[in-house]
Amino acid sequence: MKIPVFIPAAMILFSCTGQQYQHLDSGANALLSKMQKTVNDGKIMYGHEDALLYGHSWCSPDRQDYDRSDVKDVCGDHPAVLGLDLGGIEHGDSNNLDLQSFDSVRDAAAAHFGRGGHVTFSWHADNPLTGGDSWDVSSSDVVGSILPGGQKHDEFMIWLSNLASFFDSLRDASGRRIPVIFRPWHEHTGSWFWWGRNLCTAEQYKSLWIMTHDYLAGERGLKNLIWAYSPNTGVDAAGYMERYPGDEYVDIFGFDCYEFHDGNSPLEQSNAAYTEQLRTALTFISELGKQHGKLIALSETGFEGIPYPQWWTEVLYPAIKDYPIAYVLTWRNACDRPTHFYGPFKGAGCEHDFIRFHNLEQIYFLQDIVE
Ligand code: BMA
Repeated sequence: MKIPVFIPAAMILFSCTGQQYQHLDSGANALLSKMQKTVNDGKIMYGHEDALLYGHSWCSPDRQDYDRSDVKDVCGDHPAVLGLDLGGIEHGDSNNLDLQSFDSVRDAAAAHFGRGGHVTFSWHADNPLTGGDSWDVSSSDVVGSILPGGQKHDEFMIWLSNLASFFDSLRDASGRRIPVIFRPWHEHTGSWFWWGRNLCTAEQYKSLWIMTHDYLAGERGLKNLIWAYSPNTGVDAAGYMERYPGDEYVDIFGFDCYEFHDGNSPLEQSNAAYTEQLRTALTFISELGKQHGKLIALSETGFEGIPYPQWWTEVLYPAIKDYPIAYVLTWRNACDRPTHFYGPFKGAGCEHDFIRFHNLEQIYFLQDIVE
């Protein structure tokens, strides 16, 4: 198919007039404006999940300053965007689902923000009806059960309350709430999470989003949250918007898209399929972002184990460079699963290519966004 080629001047899709949104506090408005400026300048920020908490070969953070990341080990700078996950916060647990203490999650967020970085949170919440995890799709009654009138509604509101208290506890050195991107109920166009497409109706999904939003932003007054909506691959523009809760509930149009390889075919084949998927989707998401006046982001991506050493500059970069995305975030580098990594690390096959990726003028790391 024909892919439109954007030139940087055409990337000025968002007004950079310092527009203030009333549902956001001054910190969140400043974060949104900063991201808009990045886009208007034709730049794309790089993000990495859990970057400051652990890496491929180290399982605990430096509790003093959170100044280590695999990314920094490789290229001398941290990612501009730090991804973190809140799975487990609903129970008031001490650790998240990936065994990171919520104290360290909070501290890492504050450290990154303190250095001028941006922070985004996902939430792999457990299944409130069955007691299973996010991936427990054994029942399609879950979303219905937590909406008002459902048997689990009251219990779920306690989960949201625990989540809200965590967000409220994110404070900078002067006690102000730290602005963050919150990306709940992600990849809902697939059916691997209990809030997925085959597990609830579009109306139920929208109600879940709006209930979450109204409680956090309304009742709890958490105006430090910028809301990111993130369907995954396999949708066209209509599918992308099918469960969209509405412009007043969403600030960023995200997209989650991974490269997969069957182990047999040439890697070039999966590279090409991933590129095609990304470019097709980013073409319509760019258009939707423009129509709705929203930033767009590649909210999760990667190729597990990065078997193609030049993946960063030969696959990812060419696939995204023509689109006005605020950031691209690759998933975590697990320390306890040797092949479960999506970012670089010292000694990785892709290390040198990642340095080339870091050196690209269009890709922003932490030092590039520090004022
Ligand atoms: C998945 C994997 C899991 C992890 C989950 C939440 O993609 O990385 O190991 O528990 O994300 O971070």
